[in-house]
Amino acid sequence: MDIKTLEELDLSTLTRKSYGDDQLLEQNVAEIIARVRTEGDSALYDLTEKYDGVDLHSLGLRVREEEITQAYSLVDEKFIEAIRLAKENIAAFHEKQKRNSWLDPKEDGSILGQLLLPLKRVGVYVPGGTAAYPSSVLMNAVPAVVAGVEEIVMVTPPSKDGTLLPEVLVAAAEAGVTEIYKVGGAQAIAALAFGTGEIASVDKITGPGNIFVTLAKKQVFGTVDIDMLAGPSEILILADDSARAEELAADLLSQAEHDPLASAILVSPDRQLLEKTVAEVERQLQELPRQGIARASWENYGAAILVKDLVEGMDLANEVAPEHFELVVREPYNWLGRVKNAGAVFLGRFSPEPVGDYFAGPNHVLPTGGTARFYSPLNVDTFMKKVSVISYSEKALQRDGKHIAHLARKEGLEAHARAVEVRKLW
Ligand code: HSO
Ligand code: ZN
Repeated sequence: MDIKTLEELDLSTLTRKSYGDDQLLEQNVAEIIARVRTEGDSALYDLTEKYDGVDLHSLGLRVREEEITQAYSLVDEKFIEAIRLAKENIAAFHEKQKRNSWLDPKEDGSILGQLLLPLKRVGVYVPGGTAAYPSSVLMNAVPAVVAGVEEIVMVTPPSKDGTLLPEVLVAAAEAGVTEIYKVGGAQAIAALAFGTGEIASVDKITGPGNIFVTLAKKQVFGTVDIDMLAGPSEILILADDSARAEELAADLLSQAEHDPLASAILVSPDRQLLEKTVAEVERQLQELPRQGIARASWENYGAAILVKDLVEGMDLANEVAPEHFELVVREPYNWLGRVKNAGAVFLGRFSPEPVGDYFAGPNHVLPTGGTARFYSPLNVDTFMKKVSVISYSEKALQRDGKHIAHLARKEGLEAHARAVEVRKLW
């Protein structure tokens, strides 16, 4: 890996990788959604057989209570302890985000306000295979529980023998998921959006998935709400000469091992640190079980960038708008005020990304691919909506009625004007 300066760099290769300009895939996904809409459960069974290689007709799609009890007997004690502690931290952090409804009484006797209400029923997508993360189950479901959502439906593709990972089931039970279905891909998103015989439709779908899932979420948006369109994930580390190459390399690789399309970018004004870290990445790669994935990510989307100073590094970070932004510099707090675009900021050498991925409490479902310019992490508001409250007093309507009638007539809406005039207050 060569060290590059800003001049030598094509920024567009580092940022704005987005899923979904593939017409053919869009078409495939549209066909799957249409099938689920018209055929319902039978399409879910067929597609699960086709894509996941398992016929669930006799088992059914819904996970039964006994399967959850059995999952508890299959996971180790330490896992349960860790998941419970993580859940507590995630719940405590998200409790702080919760906002209350408010009513604002005016002098004239009117009251204006806003109700904050939980969504009734939400769907959480959990990917299968090597990306079936119990931590993501917590990160999606716990904020929904804190928001007050009554029904939290989890969908996830089954393995070939029709089972789900016991850790995923335990995490779901611990988090407060109320229903679990063994179905994944675009078909799961369609089922959540439109409902089938077995799966009732939801109000909102959250959680990351592969490209089929992401495109399906995009296509059902409007019928239901969605959290965001997640793409491959990334880390950008801004480090000064106080940082240690060994730690930086480990942090870069912790992101790279997620996905061959993930990106890990190191930015520093210290050429020696960059060189040492690049060498260290190479050394640590040899020892990683997921070396293949991490190497592909590092070689195709990794970068070691030499900047003039930390200010230039900070500008670059804001331009990239990374999902994860580690500030491994002497005085990280001095730089926090300059952060404009990032999913989550990790300050100092004792806050490596996995602290946030698993445990500290902030959400790990974060905006990717530069979308931190306008998206926020998954949070309690993701699962709530607002209702405006208007209660005018007689005095207030008497005072404002004529202005309302005037505006209505300007818009050519006579009935609107009469609806205030009929009260005969002026
Ligand atoms: N870094 C991932 C989240 C995750 N890491 C789950 C481990 N498990 C995307 O933010
Ligand atoms: Zn991670």
